[in-house]
Amino acid sequence: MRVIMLIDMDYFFAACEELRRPELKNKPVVVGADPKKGKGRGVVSTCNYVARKYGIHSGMPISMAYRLKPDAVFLPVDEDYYEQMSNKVMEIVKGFADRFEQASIDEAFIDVSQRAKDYSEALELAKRIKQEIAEKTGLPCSIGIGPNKLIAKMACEAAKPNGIKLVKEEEAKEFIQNMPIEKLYGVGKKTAEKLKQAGFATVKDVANSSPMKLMDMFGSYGAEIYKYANAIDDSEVEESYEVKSIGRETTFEKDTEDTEKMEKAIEKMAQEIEAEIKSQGLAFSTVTLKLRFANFDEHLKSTSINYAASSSEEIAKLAKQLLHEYYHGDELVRKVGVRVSGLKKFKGQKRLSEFIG
Ligand code: DCP
Ligand code: CA
Ligand code: CA
Repeated sequence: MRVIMLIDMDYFFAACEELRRPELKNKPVVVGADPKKGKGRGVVSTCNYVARKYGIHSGMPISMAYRLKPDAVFLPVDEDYYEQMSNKVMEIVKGFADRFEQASIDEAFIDVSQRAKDYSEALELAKRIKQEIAEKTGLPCSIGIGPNKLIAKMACEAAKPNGIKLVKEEEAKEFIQNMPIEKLYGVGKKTAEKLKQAGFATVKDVANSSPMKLMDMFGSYGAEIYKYANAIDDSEVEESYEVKSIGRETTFEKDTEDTEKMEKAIEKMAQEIEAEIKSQGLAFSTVTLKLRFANFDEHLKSTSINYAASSSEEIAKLAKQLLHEYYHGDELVRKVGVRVSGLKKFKGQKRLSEFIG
């Protein structure tokens, strides 16, 4: 039996702000763009639960948030500070994991199948994780426990705020099938919209459809959606980047869904990576692509080759393949990263040109 958990921090950016300014607690706190007395552009990154009572939420225009609660405390995004707090949380979580996969700045999946023999042990473990995060960082989180990543993620949503929710394998289908489609994990906004237009309202409607029909609509991704709707998710909790790796990241000036822009960024990073690995006399066998979405969720996908390569063309080709395989144009992309690992000293023969030289 697999036991998977998703640990997700509550109102993360705003909770970090409350932590260093305790006088903010119990006040509505909105983190995001400058509201400029209602004339500001840009959006709300997040807000605390006090502010949510006024209808404010992530992604909303900051001007609208200002209209809803002009005397809320508006704060700019301090990404470096949140990254630091994130690192502290992730170190704690890793200590409880058989396998660990960071999925966002504020969330991680862990596989605990080895250390939790049954669901009651899993619950105890979750309580300890939650307590240790609270004690060592002062930050609240929620934890979802389930037989796979999909259910763990959706259980965590249901546990919020500041809770723990366990959904056993035998309860999983019923748990998700009454939810509206946009709540189904792995299905982005545009896909949900297409499904709705095709007459699907709930997850159950999708589950009762056929894989064929969904594949007609979405290609091979349709088969995955069908599985998700049936509470099936075989994907493993994947350990993140290997320790020894070389990579680059590009944050776009404006969040984008333009894959050509992403490809250009990939090509540029591939060239820089090539220069770095060559200067160290290294070759790689694995390329990892990282996408950070506008909502700070992160996705890492890797692919390996059975020989050692070192050219930027090879890096870019593999990274682009990953991009097209896994990016469904569903979400705006904030940052793209490329990383090579499986590094070996490149003993190789001298290149022909060097002999001819
Ligand atoms: N974020 C953002 N823009 C979004 C969504 C999120 O900038 N549209 C940032 C701010 C959040 C952080 O990512 O604090 C984590 O996002 P979550 O979706 O996990 O939301 P919160 O942690 O803020 O709240 P919750 O308690 O609902 O998890
Ligand atoms: Ca969160
Ligand atoms: Ca999150």
